[in-house]
Amino acid sequence: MTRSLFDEPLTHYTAPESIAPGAFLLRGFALDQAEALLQAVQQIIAVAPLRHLLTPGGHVMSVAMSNCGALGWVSDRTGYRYSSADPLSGQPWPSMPACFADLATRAAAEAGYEGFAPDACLINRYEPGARMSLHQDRDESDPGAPIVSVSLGLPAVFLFGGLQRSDHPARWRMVHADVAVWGGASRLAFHGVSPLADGDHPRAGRQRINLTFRRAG
Ligand code: MD3
Ligand code: FE
Repeated sequence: MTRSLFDEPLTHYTAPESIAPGAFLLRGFALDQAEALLQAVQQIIAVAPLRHLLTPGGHVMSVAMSNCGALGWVSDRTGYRYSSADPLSGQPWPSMPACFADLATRAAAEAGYEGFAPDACLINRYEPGARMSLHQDRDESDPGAPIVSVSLGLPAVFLFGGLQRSDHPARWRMVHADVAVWGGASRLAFHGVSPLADGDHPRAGRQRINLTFRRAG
């Protein structure tokens, strides 16, 4: 049975739900790890602070970002790229905690992508009103590897379109501890996030944290 936009969060994970060819939702998959993930995020952003990046077009992104792992995604007036150093400090990004990599590898395997070994984790922090406009993730070198996304804190609406920007996107509500895996025919689909509605999450407060795990290098 399909869960509606108004359903309450799950209390336990059941099974992957296919949402498009190669794309799966794993509702509640991160429930047992959510607290450890949020604590690890705190430690990472104490070293590599969340910051609002500039797009190549000169707009300040409403989502604040940081990274952990060997590579981190960055943007500035010169373009988008993966970098082994945090441009704010010149130092390598904080290493990826074992609990992050384990979760991503297990989620990918659950969706049929065995052997996913992420080398980059982008941390996105949405405050009320923050959004991500429709885009493709095409800065990664291995298009055969999926992307694993973990939602924490306030709910958000994912926009999931097709291979053309003009394809009308489907809307999927993601809540705390939901995980999505995007690979195969969906890997280059246009996607985004609707402006975050205000709210107060019992653990995360007035924000949503999204972790996206990638094989970037
Ligand atoms: C669908 N982040 O960081 S994750 C991004 O919730 C990004 O912060 C959003 O898009 C967020 O690039 C969405 C979900 C996601 C990630 C990758 C995808 C959906 C995807 C790749 C292909 C299709
Ligand atoms: Fe994306």
